[in-house]
Amino acid sequence: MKNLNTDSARLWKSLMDMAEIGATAKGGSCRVALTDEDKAGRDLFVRWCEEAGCTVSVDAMGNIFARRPGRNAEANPVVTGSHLDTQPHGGKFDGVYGVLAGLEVIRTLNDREIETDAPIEVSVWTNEEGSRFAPSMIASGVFAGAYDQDYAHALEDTDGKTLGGELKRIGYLGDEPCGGRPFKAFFEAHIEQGPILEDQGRTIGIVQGAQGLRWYDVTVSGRDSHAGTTPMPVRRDAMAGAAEMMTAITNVALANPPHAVATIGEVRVEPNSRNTIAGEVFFAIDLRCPDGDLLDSMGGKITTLCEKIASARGLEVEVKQVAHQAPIAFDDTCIAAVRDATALMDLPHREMISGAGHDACYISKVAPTGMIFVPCEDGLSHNEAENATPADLAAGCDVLLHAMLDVAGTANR
Ligand code: HGY
Ligand code: MN
Ligand code: MN
Repeated sequence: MKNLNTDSARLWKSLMDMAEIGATAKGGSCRVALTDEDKAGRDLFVRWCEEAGCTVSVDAMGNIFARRPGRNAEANPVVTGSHLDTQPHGGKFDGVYGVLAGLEVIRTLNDREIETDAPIEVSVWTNEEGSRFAPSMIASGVFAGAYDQDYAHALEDTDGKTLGGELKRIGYLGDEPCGGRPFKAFFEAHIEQGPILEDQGRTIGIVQGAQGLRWYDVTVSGRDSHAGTTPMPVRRDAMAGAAEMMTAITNVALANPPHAVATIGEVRVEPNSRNTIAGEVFFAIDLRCPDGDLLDSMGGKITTLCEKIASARGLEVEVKQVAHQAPIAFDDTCIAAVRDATALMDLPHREMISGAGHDACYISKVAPTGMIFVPCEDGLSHNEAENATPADLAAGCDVLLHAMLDVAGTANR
């Protein structure tokens, strides 16, 4: 029904209230996975869901499921959701928009006393960002059977704290098994995190799938020695080697335009002292491309380059792949539901591939899945200045509502 809309002001207020948790001085959000701030955000979300009459359950990976009953309690639920954890310099919308848009759908159904055939659920997926515990999207990955739960619980952050221990510490180590929970369909609403929709003046991205991703941990080992007394030719300088590798890695992506991207955003140096030649450098590689074969060949090339540079400099190097997601395609029925809902709301739109990874990528392996994008200012994300307009966010939420109702079925809308 065309005049069934969500409440834009209420959605915006929920986003701003959530943004107060972990608010940064530059206007962003810092609720890194399983920190006290993440816990506070989760607690607020759970309280809101309970106030909206949902029953809330938590699984062994800390994934949260808030359920609004449908007429047929036996039917598999139509689920939406995303993540509440953020990058250290995150924005107010990445992930949290998809979670609170789902809550707004439930609040709207309550206001209009609409009963769906299938139950509706809103989910929160643990550690989507992978900034504290690599790899990213680990909890939706365990849910989809891509990772073993014990492996995930044993992941350590740079302080040696484990993911399982931190789940327990914040009170979100649920007793429900992670996975084996059938969904009729899953929809994730998200800001695009890129410039395409804004550049083309479109409000809705009908997402066809997501590009492939490979993450590598690289450890370069040389020898600590004195910065002043060690002649250049005899140095085993892990930093000089790592710097040459980083340039070579960036050039591999530049050599494969227009879509290949390579990022080195995390580096650790030992002993990290300005007058000691670095004996060890750790850096992380994020490599992505919509073409799976090209992604694989670039991964192989990067490994070979690091080994060649290391041997030429008398260094050791270990290149360890820590994550691999092949490019994925979303479900045609879900894509059609998003397309029909966009047409019903008469919104300017385009079909597109996601450059970012999302929990929907793993969920697509165990349930029919679709995504809805809305524009963000200058395409900026993973930045404290991340911004989106209340109107665009509400439009995406309306599309989410109608796409979910399309699949969940209802007598009165
Ligand atoms: O890295 C990603 O693509 C996502 O934002 N975590
Ligand atoms: Mn996200
Ligand atoms: Mn993100």
